[in-house]
Amino acid sequence: MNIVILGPGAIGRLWAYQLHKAGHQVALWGTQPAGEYCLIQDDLPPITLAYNQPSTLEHADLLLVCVKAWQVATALLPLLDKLAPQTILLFIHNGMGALDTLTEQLSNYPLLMATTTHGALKQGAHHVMHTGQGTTQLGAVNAQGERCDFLVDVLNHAFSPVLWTENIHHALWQKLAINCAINPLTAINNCRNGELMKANYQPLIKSLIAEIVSVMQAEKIPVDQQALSESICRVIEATSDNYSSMQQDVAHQRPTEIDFITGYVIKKAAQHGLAVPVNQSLYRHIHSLQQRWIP
Ligand code: KPL
Repeated sequence: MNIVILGPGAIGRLWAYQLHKAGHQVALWGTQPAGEYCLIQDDLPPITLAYNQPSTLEHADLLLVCVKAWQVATALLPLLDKLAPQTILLFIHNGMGALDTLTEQLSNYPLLMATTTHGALKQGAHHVMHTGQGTTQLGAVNAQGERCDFLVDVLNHAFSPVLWTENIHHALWQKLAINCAINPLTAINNCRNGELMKANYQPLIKSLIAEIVSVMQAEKIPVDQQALSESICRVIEATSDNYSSMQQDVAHQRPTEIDFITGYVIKKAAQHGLAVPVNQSLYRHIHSLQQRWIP
């Protein structure tokens, strides 16, 4: 397939490398000047990919959108008039709600979303480290997307395991809950994910989970509080040496994904008349940190 990766961050670079290795024609799109881009994964041989070359967009069968949730609209909308109408748009990012304001502009494209638990770390301008083996869940967002379930085989062949899910919304909520429990706390306390295993964090994490579960239930998302707590514990343990993406954003004074993670839960809670005070206080805390570099 002709595949363009929009947003060569850590996850974008990982998919680019793996898809190229599987024999696809892969190109990148980002914010640097057009040219060629040398990409290295771990200690594997370097590969060279086209970068910001308009013809790659015109011929794209698949656009893999790997920018952060808050960047989706500004990164994608200027590219739409260069894409063929049948180009499949597949989004991979933390958080939910990024497509809510784009439904009109995107409604004719096959739309899919994926959520992944692979660990990836950008090193310098051209390198990515695969820091943890994970799973990717893939599902359709609209009827045209449902006709693209063949993509699960394409992606599985490149970077397994990839599972097709009939309700990607459910999978995205599960990942959202994990991010709500880990990301703001690690960013505020400037610590690795593993710190959250300590006893002093347990009451706070328990309250966060209880609030998120109440919102998920109101949204009719199947959820079991005990199972969700256990899965959050497993992610904390499995990624204990890692810094979360929000800790990294705060440490490097970049905008965080808080509006699409905790902010999404707060928005949904308000729609159901539910109180989520613990999430709200973390949301305010992250915003007050961000105000130091985003006026
Ligand atoms: O997705 C993550 C993130 O950092 O954004 C987790 C799962 C919390 C791993 O760090």
